[in-house]
Amino acid sequence: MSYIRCQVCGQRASIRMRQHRLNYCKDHFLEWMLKHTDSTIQKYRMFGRNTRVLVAISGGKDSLALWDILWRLGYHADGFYIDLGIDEGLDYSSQSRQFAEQFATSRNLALTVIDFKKEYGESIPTLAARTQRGKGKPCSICGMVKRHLMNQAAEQGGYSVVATGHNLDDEAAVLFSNMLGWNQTQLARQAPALSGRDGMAGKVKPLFRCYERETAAYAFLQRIAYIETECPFSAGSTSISYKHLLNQMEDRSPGTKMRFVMNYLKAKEDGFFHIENTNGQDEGLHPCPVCGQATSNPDMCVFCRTIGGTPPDKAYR
Ligand code: Q46
Ligand code: ZN
Ligand code: ZN
Repeated sequence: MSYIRCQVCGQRASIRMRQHRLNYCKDHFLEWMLKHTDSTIQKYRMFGRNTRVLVAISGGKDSLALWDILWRLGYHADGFYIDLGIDEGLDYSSQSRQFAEQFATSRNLALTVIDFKKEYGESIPTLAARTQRGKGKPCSICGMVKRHLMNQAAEQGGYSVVATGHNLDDEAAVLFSNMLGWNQTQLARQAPALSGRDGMAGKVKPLFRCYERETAAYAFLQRIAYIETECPFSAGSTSISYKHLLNQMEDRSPGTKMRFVMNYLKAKEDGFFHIENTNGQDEGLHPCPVCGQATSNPDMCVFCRTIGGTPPDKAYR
């Protein structure tokens, strides 16, 4: 019987990556993922061997795969997990927290956990329901809170870079959404690496050139235990429907998602879009008088305003 062979050792391939024209057995695929990620880190000058990197951990496959890869490559990468208190029905937060903690313990890695409800007195869904008067999903508040706490953790812990597990499918879906709406500000900001500035850590996405099926295969073959259920609030999101559409195009023409993202970055670099490349640097920023994080709001930042302008002692000592 004929089967597809690993192009390095000739054994039966465990994964076929049509978009890269590569077929690998388990060992050579795992090796390739390390090399591929390291080359992304170098090519986009994300961080160096001595940089202290804070990895945003959700308990899902991408962030844990990223942390595992950085650990195996010998980078100084610590984890940061936010327990959002999303537990109605599915115990999403408590389960994902367990996976994050188990992973850190199994590799003897440092993980900082912020329990949002304990620190701020209410869960993310409750905060969103109160401030949005019960309307809509909590995702925009959730995203804002995660960004704020991540920045704060990076600053307080002396990390110059925050790494997230965004993969190519995530990047393609965001780009698709921004292009559909010609959202110039967001298009200008979308980049695999944004440099930091005073009081704000740099942001990097070392897995942005890996397809989601590759990070899933990596987590599976490396036997990483992760939460498989999605956050209950992600159901029916537009980004999921964009991912389905992009997957249909990818099936017909392997490499579509990769070309979409990479050619966008190239076109942006060449000035094709006439988008001012702010590299995430916004004008008119000043420190929030309550928490000290950079904000363009005339008074306090959105986070401090949302939680009531009364920061807990612990977080702002
Ligand atoms: S965790 Fe938060 Fe996501 Fe859940 S509430 Fe929405 S934003 S879907 S990545
Ligand atoms: Zn092989
Ligand atoms: Zn603030």
